[in-house]
Amino acid sequence: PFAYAPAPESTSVVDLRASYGLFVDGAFVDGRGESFTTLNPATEQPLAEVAAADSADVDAAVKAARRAQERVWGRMPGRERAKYLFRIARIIQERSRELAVLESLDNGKPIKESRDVDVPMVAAWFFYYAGWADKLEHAGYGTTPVGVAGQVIPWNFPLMMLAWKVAPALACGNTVVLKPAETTPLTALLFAEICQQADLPAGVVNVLTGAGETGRLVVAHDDVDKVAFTGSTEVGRQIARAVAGTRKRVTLELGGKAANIVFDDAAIDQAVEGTVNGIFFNQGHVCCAGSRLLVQESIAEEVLDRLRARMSTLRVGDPLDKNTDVGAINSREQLDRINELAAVGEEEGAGRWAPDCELPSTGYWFRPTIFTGVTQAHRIAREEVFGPVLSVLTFRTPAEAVEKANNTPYGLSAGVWTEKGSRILWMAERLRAGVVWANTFNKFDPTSPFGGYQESGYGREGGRHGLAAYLQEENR
Ligand code: TXE
Repeated sequence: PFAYAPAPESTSVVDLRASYGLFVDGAFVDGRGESFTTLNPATEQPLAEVAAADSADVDAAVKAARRAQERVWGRMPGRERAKYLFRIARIIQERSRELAVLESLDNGKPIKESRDVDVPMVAAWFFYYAGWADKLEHAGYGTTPVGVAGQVIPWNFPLMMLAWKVAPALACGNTVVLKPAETTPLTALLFAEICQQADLPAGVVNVLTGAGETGRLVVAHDDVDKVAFTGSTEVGRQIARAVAGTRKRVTLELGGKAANIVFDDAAIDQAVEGTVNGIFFNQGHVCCAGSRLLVQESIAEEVLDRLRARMSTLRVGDPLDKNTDVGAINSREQLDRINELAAVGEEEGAGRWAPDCELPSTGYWFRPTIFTGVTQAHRIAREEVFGPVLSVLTFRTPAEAVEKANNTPYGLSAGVWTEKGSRILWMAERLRAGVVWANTFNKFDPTSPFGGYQESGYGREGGRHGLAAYLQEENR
């Protein structure tokens, strides 16, 4: 199925440097921690050497952010802040190819996605929150910024997670110390360059690269007012413990194990397409991925046949090839985690199936995979795999679908496929998930709040609700 001529996106649009510093107080500086190498996960070749921030660097960044917040950014009229955010959004559009190629190189995601989904969404987020900057009094959360935000983000959507956090924080008059993930630091540094190009005042955005320890230091710094985190539930717990008993506010966006529920009256081809997108988009490195397919028993065989046929057409390989559907797994560690849980799935007796596609000989790869005959007791039905692995369960009645969908400690998202509008509403009222999609999946929009129930975290990002975390909430 892979007899197509590869047409790789040229990497010449990216001015990749041998080494990168930290971005503190408007300038790139050396880090005092031990630098590290970021790899291209599709080739295992080094991309660049990146600085790591130690506690003195974190302190310098937080001080710069505090100064900028008190003297410049927090005092600036909203309409002036909006001009900077609009300018950043336009530069993101102008430099979109560069951003997309760099994102695919560092993360391993298909260029088709970074080009058509991630980067346009990043620009959209800045445009959207730019529009709020001078209208905050209409949001219902007051107009006073919180102060300095320490933001720690993961590697699955490096730029998108940056935009989700940075854009609302700046719109409200806060300043930011951002810690990107250690396997995907490069686009955050390119974003820092864009902030310079936009003449954003020094200290408003600071980018500190480094491992988890740098993130821990940002979260622990006394002069950080607000912590925003997206990542694993385990680290989310550590962060909640670290800020407990301090004045810091915190929002957490953690893992998920979403149910994608297909009823027998659904438009089957669309449901299958949505299922494929729901779990194989971004190699399944998606917190809201539809990783549990709940299909009504009467149509289960038909759905599975069509799903296998559709999966056989997925192209796995070079992220920079414009035809690629499924790219590289982001890191060796993540690949190990996926392999381990998939092996558990087999040991527990579920049926494993993947299309017979060739994988490149170097790099980190995993075939799009489904497990059938999965029960709720199986670990692959309960634990987040965070890879291209779908667990298939069946149900008979809507009530049983709700019971199974909610049988999880998480609660980030869910999907419902049915032609009955009343059933969509009935299900949406009962599903314990922050987002319920109807006849679509993995659909994001800056106007819509996103966030979890239960162990998927708390707080909302996106929409008017996304402003609440960054305002003092008087006059509510
Ligand atoms: O996440 P970590 P990892 C899930 C997914 C995945 C698993 C592990 O199931 O398999 O987590 O991924 C920083 N204080 N998700 O290990 O460690 C770290 O440097 C402060 C779901 O990569 O949580 C990085 O910048 N920060 C998820 C960020 O936290 C710390 C996205 C996330 O890394 C820290 C990613 C500490 N003590 C993984 N330790 C989602 N919700 O989308 C690490 N970090």
